[in-house]
Amino acid sequence: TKVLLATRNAKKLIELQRILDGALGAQRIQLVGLGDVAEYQEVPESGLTFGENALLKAREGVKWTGLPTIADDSGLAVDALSGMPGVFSARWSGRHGDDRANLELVLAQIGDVPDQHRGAAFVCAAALVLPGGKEHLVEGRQAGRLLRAPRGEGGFGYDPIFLAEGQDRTNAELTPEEKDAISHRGKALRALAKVIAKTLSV
Ligand code: ITT
Ligand code: NA
Repeated sequence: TKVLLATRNAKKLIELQRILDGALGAQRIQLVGLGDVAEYQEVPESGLTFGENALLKAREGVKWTGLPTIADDSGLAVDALSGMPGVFSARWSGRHGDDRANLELVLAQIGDVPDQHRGAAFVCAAALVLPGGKEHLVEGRQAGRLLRAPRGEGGFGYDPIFLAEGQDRTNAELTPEEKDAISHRGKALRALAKVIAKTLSV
């Protein structure tokens, strides 16, 4: 079954296909990205929550392609920054997708506060919108705390400064499979896989 993933982020496409294959069985659904939909116009992520943004993107995908569409929106919520950068995680420094600049700014903003006040959580909302208009929304969280300096080369975004609860390696020091098993996106996508199995009968 062909399903659109409403993103131009190629890494996301690979990661989501891997997680869904693991949950549903290999290639039960084939994700196609927006790279294959030339006429698609990106919607501004104007929502105030991850869920709203995921739904906005998924609805737009259905509108342009008529395909069942998955979209996700995710980010890092830092306790000491009142939940920021949150839905602004990808563009916190003002430069969309500049992971290093975004991470450095968060480190500067949280400063030297002690470990017990360095709590943070990754959040991922994932939406499935069907051509008939039915909508499903799920959410996954990964709790942890922020280090004082980056560690590790894997992952992306804020992974090098994030130590998940119960881990002694940062998200950037985990293998992709280890990260999927405990990550916000892994949790959300495994919940969405159950919805997919029911609603698309794959
Ligand atoms: P699309 O909107 O095209 O799907 P995007 O890259 O803009 O792609 P998001 O809006 O979901 O994706 O932005 C999420 C940001 O949150 C991302 O740029 C990272 O800074 C951060 N983030 C999300 N998941 C993360 C993860 O697993 N590890 C580290 N940082 C993450
Ligand atoms: Na976003």
